[in-house]
Amino acid sequence: MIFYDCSTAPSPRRARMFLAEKGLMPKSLDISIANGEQFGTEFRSVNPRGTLPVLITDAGTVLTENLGIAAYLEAYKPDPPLMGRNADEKGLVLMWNAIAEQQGGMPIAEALRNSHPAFQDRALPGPVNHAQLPDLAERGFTRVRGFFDLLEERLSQSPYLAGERFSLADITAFVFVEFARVIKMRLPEEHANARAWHASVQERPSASL
Ligand SMILES: N[C@@H](CCC(=O)N[C@@H](CS)C(=O)NCC(=O)O)C(=O)O
Repeated sequence: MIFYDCSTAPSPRRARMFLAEKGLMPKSLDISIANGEQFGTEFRSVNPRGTLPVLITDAGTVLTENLGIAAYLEAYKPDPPLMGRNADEKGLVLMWNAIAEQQGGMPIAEALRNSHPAFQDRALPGPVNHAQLPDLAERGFTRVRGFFDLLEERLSQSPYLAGERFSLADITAFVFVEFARVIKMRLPEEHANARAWHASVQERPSASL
């Protein structure tokens, strides 16, 4: 396996945490998005869409999406299970993972990429340039507040997002909560349940990578 990583970006961090939770340490190459290395000839020959993370499997398959990488790793090394042990758990993990991506990751990216000067004309990742839309940034900030509320509500009923066990969904939500600092947003003080969950995930060795 070869893992193409970027130490500063949230999506590769999700895959990095998943690998660490599985106890896997493939050969890893850091691609600097800040320096534009994702558009270099070498990396574009690996992923023409120029996004990270990428995992090259033992069979040589190129996986460029977190969900594909997680599904591969779960099948490759089922223990510890991170995507559910039975039909209901599997459904809940993918459901909460999608909620964390759509209600957390997407608005944070919209707020950051449509407001920060470093992302001028880079409002979306990938090889095509897109202009920033300030209204989308505003909507993003509002939706991130809603994401924090949603986490608090769920985690007041359940120790982890998908239920009793730590899963892929917690990795996704945790990484996006942490990344929200780039738009100066943090879990509010009064969100005691979400903050306790965040603190417990932060203690996992995989969170320090
Ligand atoms: N849906 C992809 C998202 C991949 C993605 O957007 N990665 C960002 C880093 S967080 C990227 O490669 N950005 C490159 C750029 O901005 O040019 C996944 O979950 O793996």
